[in-house]
Amino acid sequence: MHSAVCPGSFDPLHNGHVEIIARAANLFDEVIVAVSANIHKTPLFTLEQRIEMAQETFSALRGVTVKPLPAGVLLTEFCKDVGASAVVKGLRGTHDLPYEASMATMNRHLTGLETIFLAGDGRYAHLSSTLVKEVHTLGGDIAEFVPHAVHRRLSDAS
Ligand code: COD
Repeated sequence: MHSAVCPGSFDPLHNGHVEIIARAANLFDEVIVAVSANIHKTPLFTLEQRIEMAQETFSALRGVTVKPLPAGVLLTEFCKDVGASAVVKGLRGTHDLPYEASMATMNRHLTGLETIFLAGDGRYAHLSSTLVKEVHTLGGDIAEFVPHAVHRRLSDAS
C-alpha cells in the first residue's frame, strides 16, 4: 500500500488545494491531508474548523483522510508515523519552486522522504488562502474559488 501526505495550513482550503489532493488520490492508495497546527500568522479558522472543513470536502473521495499535523512536529516524523512514503505538493508556477524545492531537499536529507510536485491547474494558479480571505473580507464573491464547506463557514463568520 502506497501512502502520501498532502500538508498545508489550509486557512482556508481552496479549489487549488482540492484539485491537487484529488489528483494525488488517483496516484496513491491512501492520501493523508495533514492540516498544520503551526501557522506563523494568526489563523482565521481554528485547527478544528480547518480539519472539519477538509473532512466534509473529502468525505466522498476514496482513500483520503484528514489528520492534524501537530505544532512542533517535523513533517518527516509525521510521515514516518502514518507510514507515508512521499509528500505531494502543488506548484502554482515557477515562483513557488525555490521555497518548495528547499523544503523538499531538506526533508529528503532528514529522512529520505521524497516530495512529488504536481503542476497546478492554470484555472487555480491565482488562488491562495490569503487572497481568498482578503477578497471575502472586502465583500467579494469567493463562491467559485472554495469548496461548499468553506463557503458556508466564511458566510457564517461574516
Ligand atoms: N494551486 C496548486 N497548489 C496549491 C495552490 C494552488 N493555487 N495553492 C497552494 N497549493 C499547494 C502548495 O503545494 C502548498 O504547499 C500546499 O498547497 C498547501 O498550501 P498552504 O498555503 O495551505 O500551506 P503552507 O504553505 O502554509 O504549508 C506549509 C507546511 C505546513 C506544508 C510547512 O510549513 C511544513 O511542512 N510544516 C511542517 C514542519 C516542518 O517539517 N518544517 C520543516 C520543513 S523543511
